Amino acid sequence: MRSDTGQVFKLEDYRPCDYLIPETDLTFRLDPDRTIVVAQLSIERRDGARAAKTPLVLDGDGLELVSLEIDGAPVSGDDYTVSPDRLSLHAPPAARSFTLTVTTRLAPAGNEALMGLYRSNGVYCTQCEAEGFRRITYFLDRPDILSVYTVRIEADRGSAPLLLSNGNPGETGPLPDGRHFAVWHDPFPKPSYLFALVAGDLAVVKDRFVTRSGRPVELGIYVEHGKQGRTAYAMDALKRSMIWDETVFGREYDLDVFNIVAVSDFNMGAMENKGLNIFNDKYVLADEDTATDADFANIEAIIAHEYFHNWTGNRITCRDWFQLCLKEGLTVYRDHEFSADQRSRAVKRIAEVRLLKGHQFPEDQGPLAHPVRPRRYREINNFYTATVYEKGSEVVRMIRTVVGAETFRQGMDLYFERHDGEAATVEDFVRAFEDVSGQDLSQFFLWYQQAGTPNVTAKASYSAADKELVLEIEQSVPPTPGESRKRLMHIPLAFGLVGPDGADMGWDHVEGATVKDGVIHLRKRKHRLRFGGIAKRPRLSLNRGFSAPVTLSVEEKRADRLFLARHDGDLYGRWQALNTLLVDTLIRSARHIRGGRDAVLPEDLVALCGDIAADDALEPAYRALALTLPSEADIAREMGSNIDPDAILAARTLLVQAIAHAHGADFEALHAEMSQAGPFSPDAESAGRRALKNVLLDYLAARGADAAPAAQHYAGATNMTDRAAALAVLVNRHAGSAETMQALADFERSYRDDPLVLDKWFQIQAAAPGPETLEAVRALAAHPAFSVANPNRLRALVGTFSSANQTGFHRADGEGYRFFGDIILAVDRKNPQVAARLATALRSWRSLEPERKAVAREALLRLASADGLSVDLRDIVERTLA
Ligand code: 0A1
Ligand code: ZN
Repeated sequence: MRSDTGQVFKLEDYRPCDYLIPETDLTFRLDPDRTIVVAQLSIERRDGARAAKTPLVLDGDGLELVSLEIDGAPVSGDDYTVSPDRLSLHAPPAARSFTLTVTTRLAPAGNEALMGLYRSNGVYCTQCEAEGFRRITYFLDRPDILSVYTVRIEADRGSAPLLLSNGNPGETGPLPDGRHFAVWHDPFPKPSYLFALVAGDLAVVKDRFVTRSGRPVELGIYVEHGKQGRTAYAMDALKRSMIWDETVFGREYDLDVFNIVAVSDFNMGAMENKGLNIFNDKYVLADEDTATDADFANIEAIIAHEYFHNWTGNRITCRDWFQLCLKEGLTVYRDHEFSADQRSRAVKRIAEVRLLKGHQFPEDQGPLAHPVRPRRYREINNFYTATVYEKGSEVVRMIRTVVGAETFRQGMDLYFERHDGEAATVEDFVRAFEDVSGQDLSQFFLWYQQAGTPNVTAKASYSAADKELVLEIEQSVPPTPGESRKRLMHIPLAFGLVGPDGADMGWDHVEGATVKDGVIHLRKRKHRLRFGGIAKRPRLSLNRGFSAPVTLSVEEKRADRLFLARHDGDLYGRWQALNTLLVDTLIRSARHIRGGRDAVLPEDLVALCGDIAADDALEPAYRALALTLPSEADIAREMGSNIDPDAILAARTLLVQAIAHAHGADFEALHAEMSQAGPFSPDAESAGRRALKNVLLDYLAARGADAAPAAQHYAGATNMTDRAAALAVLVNRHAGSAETMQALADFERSYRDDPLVLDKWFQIQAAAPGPETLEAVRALAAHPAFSVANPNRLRALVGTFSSANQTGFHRADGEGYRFFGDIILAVDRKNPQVAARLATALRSWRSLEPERKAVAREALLRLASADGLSVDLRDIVERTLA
């Protein structure tokens, strides 16, 4: 593990390197415990005398140096110093270029951090982003060092018949002692974080794609033997992604092959290594019997995301890690648009906003808040965050809103044209849009620089006499750690003035702010807009499509909100109105309950939910989303302080029951209607019907103690979506019943040899609300199929418990945190990156009610005072406590 030097990296300290490595030739002699890596690096001194006497300092991480040569001759011990973390050549040759040959020895089988070269189920694989390459060889391991790689892999033919790396395949052949080799060459200069190697015994499913200019590409998906039948959806998603990027962004693929490898031990979702994407197998493998509709949707999105990186990330990469959003925010934006085009745009947008509010808003509103482009970090692995990814994507979406769709495409074209083959910055990206639009985006640029979710308040008043609507809007950005004073933002708010028939109304003239193409551009603290020529009082539908990631509060009558929730012609706006009504109600209700009073169960809202369920004009997926009440975490976030998860759970359960009792008969009929289905298809329409059916099943089960109907659904399920949904209903609504115990046992028996499916079993049980779940989770942590070494298992059980089980994790006695702390410390010794990510579940501890707040703080202090914490975990724990 890397030693903690306490070093803080700062954006303003960026300097180009004095040396370049135009070519990198790697030879791997693979062995589980003694792999030899020979790295032959062509080193070039950058122009200028300043560099002439500069030492060459290469990064390492836990490396063992075997030998070092310059231009074929050994380097004298006096001329360099080496440690596991660094190799310094004091006085490199005077020549402008020379060849440095570095030989290192690695033990991939013992690499539990899953960074660098490691083994997953007997397969050699790599993960180099962000700084994993330095665990393979000493290198200038930074994204602005672009190099052309040639890789020769040697391995035992029996256990590793397959040898893959980036780029196009070259020579292959036999070697003595049952070994063999393969050479790969990637003609595109790339940073070291995109290097990849895979060697092992895997099955492959092949296909072909011809780009629009006629270039044939061989596609391969590599999986464990026997899993080939689960790759069809991923392959189809890949081909759809390739066509989409050509059509929508004009981007073609550029190598002869595109390979995807699925591995079962992976820290994140997937990795965009040039020509050789490596995936967490959870995001490749799917069929109706083993994957849910949510899995299918995730696979589609992640396959697309990694593929899209080929242009946004690989062809144009980042100058330094502060620019991470340049590739991530932009690529998330691209995968969101792809999914919206493949599915229902309104439904996709609502799901995105739920996710953004669920993950990014708490980050932005807590101790870990940071700008989309951070200015400093101790550990870059801790900045693969919802802010960089999801808010980063929202910022790109806003650029499109601000400059317009056509100009946005022109700006993207210009960005690709200008920076192809370069390591670029966020400034380069935004400049492309300034240049094509002629707009000054300097105020807009604050979205990259300022942390925190802006608050926007609005109030509309109508004068019938003047036929005028006055709209007062105000913005403020709350302070965040290290940024107490904020500047005013440019906030683009899409809106509509909704008339009595639900249709949008027009106006004759408007003053007080720039209003263009249905968007109000806030730039000042306060705007007073006057819309003239409006015949009747409209209702205000503001921030449509969530055009800006802000917290909005509109001062309006409840009746207007109810009207919008029924009639807003914009489906997003309609959902937003409903969501606001639900959240407000649930917050009030939770406060009542905590204060010993009755729950709040408004009849008009209960009626509205029934009407939405019954509205055939709405697609089932939309109705399912609308009927899924805000989660306990959503309610907690909106409450902001003095949170009591037990009261929140009670408020939510009572509202579910009230809706279920009021509409039981209709819900039963609709459930039956939605259950009529032909053969399984993962398409969005069919998935929407299943989603509605399963939401309704949950309502129906909430009505009483009879577990038989849910058990029947479990037994009769013909696909994993329905089976997992029925199991969750049993666990959540009929805890401890014989039917539930039986279904759990059946699921375990059926899938005990299928870890990805068994993860659902862990997950469902870990999410079961209530303080007693902790005991179940403790027992599950001792289950033979559970392992803290595997990130998917860990996330399924401990990740779910800590992030999706408010009442269990935040137990008032602090036992949830104690269990969690023990696990985190055990994981940290193996895999710091995953331990640190898991620990972020404690970030909102200050919002809890006083008793829980005190025990949460104790848990954090205990972590902070533990011996031998990794840099990763220490960084998270200390910032969370600060
Ligand atoms: N660039 C990848 C995310 C990723 C980042 C770090 C990793 O290290 C373990 C792995 C993957 C993406 O955006 O998909
Ligand atoms: Zn990415």
